[in-house]
Amino acid sequence: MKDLHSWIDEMAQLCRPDHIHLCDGSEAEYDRIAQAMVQANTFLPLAKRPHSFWCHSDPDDVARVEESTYICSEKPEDAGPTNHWMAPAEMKAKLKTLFSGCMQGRTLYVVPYCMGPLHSPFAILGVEITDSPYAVLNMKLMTRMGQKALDLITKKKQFVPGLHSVGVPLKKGEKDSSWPCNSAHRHIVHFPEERSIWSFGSGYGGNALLGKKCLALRIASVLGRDEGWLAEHMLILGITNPTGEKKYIAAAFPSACGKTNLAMLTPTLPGWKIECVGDDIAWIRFGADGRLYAVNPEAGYFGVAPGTSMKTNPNAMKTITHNAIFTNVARTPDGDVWWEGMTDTAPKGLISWLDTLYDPASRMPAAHPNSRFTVPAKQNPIYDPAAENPQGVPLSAILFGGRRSAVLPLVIEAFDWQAGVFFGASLSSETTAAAKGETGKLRHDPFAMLPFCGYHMGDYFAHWLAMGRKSSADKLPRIYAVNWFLKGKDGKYLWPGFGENSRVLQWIFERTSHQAEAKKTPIGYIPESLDLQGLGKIDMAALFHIDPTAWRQECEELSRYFALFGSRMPNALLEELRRLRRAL
Ligand code: SAT
Ligand code: MN
Repeated sequence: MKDLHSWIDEMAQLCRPDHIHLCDGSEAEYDRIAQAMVQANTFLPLAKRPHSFWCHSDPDDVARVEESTYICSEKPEDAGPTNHWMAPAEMKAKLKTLFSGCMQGRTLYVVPYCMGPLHSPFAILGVEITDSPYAVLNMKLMTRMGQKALDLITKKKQFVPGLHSVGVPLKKGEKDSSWPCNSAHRHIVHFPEERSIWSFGSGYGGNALLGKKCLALRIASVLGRDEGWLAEHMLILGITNPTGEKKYIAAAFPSACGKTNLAMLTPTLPGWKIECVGDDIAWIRFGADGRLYAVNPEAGYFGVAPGTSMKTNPNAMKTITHNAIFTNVARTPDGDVWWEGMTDTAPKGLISWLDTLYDPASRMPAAHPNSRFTVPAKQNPIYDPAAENPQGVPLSAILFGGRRSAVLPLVIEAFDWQAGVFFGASLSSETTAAAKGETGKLRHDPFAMLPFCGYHMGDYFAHWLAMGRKSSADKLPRIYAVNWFLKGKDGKYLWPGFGENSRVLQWIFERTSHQAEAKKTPIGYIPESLDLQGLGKIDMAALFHIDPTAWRQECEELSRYFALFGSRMPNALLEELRRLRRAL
C-alpha cells in the first residue's frame, strides 16, 4: 500500500492546490464548508428544510458519463468487451498531464472514508482527494467519512486511493463559476490491479463521489472476484410477514429503475412490513453457515428525485425533510424543493433546475430527470436496525429486474442457481437519464452491472456460477426476475407497482419457505396465484403471458450478445440458453 502522507504529497505536487484540508468529518466542518458554498453561490439554503441546500450543476454535467469511463487493467482482455480500456501507462501519462496544476486557486480536500460499517469484516477503506467541496459534503452523507476512518487507515495501513478534480484551475483573482467542470476532458478511470481511481472533469454523482460506483462497485467487483465474494448493484430490504417472521431480499435493477422505491416500499398488504438496509449497492459473501450475507457499503442515499412523492415513496419523503442536499431539482419561491411527480400540479412561481423562472408552457421538466437528493440513511423512518450489523443480513432471495414494456412477465422464479445466473446475465432494460445519452432505448444490462463491472463480463458470469457451487440449494437464496414495467396494448402499465409490489414480494417470501404454489413454464416458475384483493381489474393473463415468438427472438438476441464474450462466456449459460430454446 502507498503511504497515505507520501501519496497526499505526491498528488499535491501534481495538482498544485493553494490549500490542503484534511477532513475530520465533523458537523462543524460540514457546516463551515456548506457556508463557504453558500457564499460562493453554489449552495442555496432551503427555508422549508432545516439544514438543507439546493444547488444546480452545469447543464453539461448532469449524469454518469459511460463513454468516458475506463477500466485500465494491464491486459485489455481483463477489462472485456463491455468496458473502455487503455493501457495503464498510456492512461497514467494522459492523466498526469490533465491533473498537472489542475487545483491551482483551489483547496485540495483529503477525504478519508470507510465503505461498510466501520468494524465490519466487509469494510473497505478509501481516501478521496478532491477539489470539489460539493463532493466532500456528499461523501460525508454517503459514507462513514472522517477521523474514525482515518484512524483505521493509519492502523491498517490500507486504503484505496482516489484522485478527483473538477478540472478547472483558477488564476489569481479569477472568479469561480457556481459549478466548475471540464466536460471536454472528462475521464473516470480505474486501475484494477493497482486498485486506484482517477476522476477528472465532472462534479456529478457517481463521477465524483468515488466511494460509490468507482470503489464500491468497479474496484470492489475485482476484489470480490479475487477473494470470493460479490459486489453488486442491488438494494437490500428486510421483509416481515404478519406473523413476525423476517427475511432479507436483495434486488438488482439498473440506475433509475426503482431500487430506492422498492427498498423503502410501504406494503399495501395488511400486516406486512418492509425495512431498508440499502438502496443501491450490496456486498455479498458467505457466512460460516453457508448462507449468503449482504452489507450495504453506503451510509446515505443518492436517490433520483423525480417521481418521488408521498404516494410513491412516503419513507423517502420523510427521510429528506432535513439534512439533505438537492441537486438539479426545481425550487419554490418560499424555499422548498419540487420535482415532476411530487404533486399533481406544479406550484406557482417555480424556479427550474437551471435557476430561471419556470415556464410550464416550455414543456421542459422543471427538475432535471436525473436530479437527486443526498441524505443520511439513518434518517429513514424504516432504517433496518441490522443495516449496521457488521456481519450483514442473510439473503433469502435475489431479484433481477429492468424496465421492459414487453416479454418478461411480472415475476418468475429460476429453476436453480445456474438458471438464476442466466436470468441475471440476460437482463435488458430501457436506458434512463442516470447516464448521459438517449433514454428509453432497450440495451443489455447484465446483472444491472453493465456500467459497473470492473472486469471481463464473461469472467463475472463465471464468478457468479462459481459462488453457487460453494454452497447447497437449500442455503443459497432463490433467484427471481421481476418486471414492474409491462405495458398493455393501450400503452398503459399493466401493474400498479410501488406499494402493490408487496403482493409479489409476498409470493417470493412464501416460496422461499415452501408456502406458495407455482406453475412451471419454459423459463421458470410463475405464481399459481397472487393476492389481488382490493386491486380492481388486473390483467393477470397479460402479466404472465409467455409469448413463444417473442421469447425465441429473445434467445436469438441473447445468443448474439453472449457471443461478444467469446471463450470467456461460461458454457453453463450457453447450455441454459439451449435448454430454454428447446423448452420453447
Ligand atoms: O452513478 S450515480 O451514483 O450518479 C447514479 C446511478 O447511476 O446509480
Ligand atoms: Mn445505482
